[in-house]
Amino acid sequence: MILRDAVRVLVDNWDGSYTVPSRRLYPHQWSWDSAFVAIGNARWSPRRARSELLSLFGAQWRDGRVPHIVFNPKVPEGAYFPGPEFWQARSPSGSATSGIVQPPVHALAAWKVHQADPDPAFLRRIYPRLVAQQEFLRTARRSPEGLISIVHPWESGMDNSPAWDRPLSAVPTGATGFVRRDLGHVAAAERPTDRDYERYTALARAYRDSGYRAPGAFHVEDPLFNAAYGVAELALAEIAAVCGHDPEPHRAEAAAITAAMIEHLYDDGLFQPRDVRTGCLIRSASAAGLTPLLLPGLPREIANALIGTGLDRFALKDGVLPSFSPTAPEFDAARYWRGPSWLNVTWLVWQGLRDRRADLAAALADGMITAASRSGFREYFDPFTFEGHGSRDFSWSAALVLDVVAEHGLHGMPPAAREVSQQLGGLGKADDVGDHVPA
Ligand code: 2M8
Repeated sequence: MILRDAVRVLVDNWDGSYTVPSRRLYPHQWSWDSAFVAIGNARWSPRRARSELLSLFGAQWRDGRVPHIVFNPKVPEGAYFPGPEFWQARSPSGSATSGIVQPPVHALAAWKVHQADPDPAFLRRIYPRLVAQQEFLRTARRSPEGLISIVHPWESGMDNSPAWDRPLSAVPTGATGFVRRDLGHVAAAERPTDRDYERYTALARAYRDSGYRAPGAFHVEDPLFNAAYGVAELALAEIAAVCGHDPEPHRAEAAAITAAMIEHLYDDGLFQPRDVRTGCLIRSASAAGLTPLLLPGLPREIANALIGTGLDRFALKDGVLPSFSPTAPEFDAARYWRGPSWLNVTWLVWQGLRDRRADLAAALADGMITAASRSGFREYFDPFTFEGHGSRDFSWSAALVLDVVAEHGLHGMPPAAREVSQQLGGLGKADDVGDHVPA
């Protein structure tokens, strides 16, 4: 059954204090993957969920940045490119890490973990780290318009989205001296191209050589990243209240980023990325543009316009959200972030729809469960046939299905959160022995 299978994936991918996204393709700890995994693990092993987040923040840098990869020293260098030798970075705690970041969905995850299993001591421990993560973004990445920028497509999490084609075209190709490891595990037609990798490598190298300080040829403001930043402030307000801190500055910051996004990124029914170098919007049709639905402060008419775009251009009511609009010429149903449905972005939009359009939220919940039931916990899915692509036994697909089933129920059955948590609680007891929880 689907819940047991999901837990099995998470158990198999558990490395003692955190979860690898996929055993072979991604054999280290990834930043936003761990946040999504924590949300799912909270449903059956809150202890693992807390460990997942604490272990990631254990590798936080002194400037507050949370690196997008924390490398497992036991995994050989050649297992993943680019590995520790490429990034040449270390956290104060001594872990080899990358030097870029990913969307800050961690405060939301921490709050959800606490809601599933209240633990004020955990919140008190993680709150200052989550605040430092936001402060890094404010200090190092905020534009005069009040938006947060990213310096590499990997920082968006939606690596080869067609939205990045134009800004990436400014980056020279021809970087050499690297061997792709991903193609040993997944068909080339389902991954970024060699050209993409040449540019990714050149950009990461230039950022590294600036001491991980200076934005290079790719410098954009992404709606998903900024929405995550705003939602993080709202989650921090909740966490602050539990920890006895003032929640108001967090609420004010969430309101400010929402206003800046509306002023500078909203365009005709969709939020768009903006190129910091030119000041121009990058008009495209990425599902990232729907994720500001997560922000409760979004005016109703903008939320309704986003929903209209979701229905017209993203087949919103048919199930799982494509990562890029099927109405756009760049859409590709199988190639990574250029069209397939990913459960994390679908989950974010589902969250944003639950209080606005319960019917559409239910359609997305059913779609996520159907995709995983038919094809297993694949990394991404054809949005129309639900055929699975990318790696198998992918952690956040399993984790988010656990969360969705706990909230929404299974196959049209009314929500059965209590039975689900009882069932999952049983699995948790059997499985929680001997884990290492970071000090
Ligand atoms: C993918 O990105 C990595 C680079 O960070 C890769 O392709 O090697 C993306 O899907 C990203 O969003 C995800 O966090 C990561 C691990 O699942 O894989």
